[in-house]
Amino acid sequence: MIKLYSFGPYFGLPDASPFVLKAMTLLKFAGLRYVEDHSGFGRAPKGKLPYIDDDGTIVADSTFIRFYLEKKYGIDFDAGLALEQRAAGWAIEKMLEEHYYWLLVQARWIDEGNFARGPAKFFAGAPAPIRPLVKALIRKKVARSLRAQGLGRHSKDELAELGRRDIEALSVLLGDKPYLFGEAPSAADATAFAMVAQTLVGELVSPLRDAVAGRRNLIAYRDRLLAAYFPSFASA
Ligand SMILES: N[C@@H](CCC(=O)N[C@@H](CS)C(=O)NCC(=O)O)C(=O)O
Repeated sequence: MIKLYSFGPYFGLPDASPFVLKAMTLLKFAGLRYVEDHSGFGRAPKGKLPYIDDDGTIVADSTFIRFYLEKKYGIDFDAGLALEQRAAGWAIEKMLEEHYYWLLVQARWIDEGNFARGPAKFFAGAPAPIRPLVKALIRKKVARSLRAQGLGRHSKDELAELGRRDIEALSVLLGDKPYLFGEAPSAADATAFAMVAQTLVGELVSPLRDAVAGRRNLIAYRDRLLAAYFPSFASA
């Protein structure tokens, strides 16, 4: 049985992390059963979640988990897609993971209100006397990563504009289809669903959330995938 190292449910979603939610969604698309382990962060081979342990084979990073599942279980997440659609799927996925994700990190971790309503709660398990210190240190680390990545250097208005562009692109590309490339899910849907769902959480007050909430097709997409793959998290 595959063991998925995850953070655990937060914000009414199966996991606090878009990348863990992406990996869960890929496993669901593949029809593979898995168990979760919330205690693996300290042993994460790349210092990040998710990673999996499949009967002793450890695979870290959601994209390498995808490649591993494809190879080991003979799955093609993009089955039925033309070459051009596969390429577009990869481009959408990486826009969301390498660009949009960082806008989400900025909104969640740097904005005071969002931090208090969101990530600050991740530290509830830390011993009370050192909790404020741990919180401040990790937040500083996140701010440093954002600056190194580059998006941490932009103004709020500039960040909002970049986010609106990403959301507009995703919404236009999805259109009225159930999934990005038609009637069936493909790899990029796992990422798109995860990013959209994480943006729509009620704890986030941000131009990103406004941009997604203003796109009816993205809300319906989130609802559709939650109902299909994570019914216990879908609203009635
Ligand atoms: N490229 C990685 C990104 C994973 C990632 O950024 N995970 C974040 C949570 S969303 C994490 O574990 N961060 C902890 C840290 O950076 O210390 C993937 O696709 O799995």
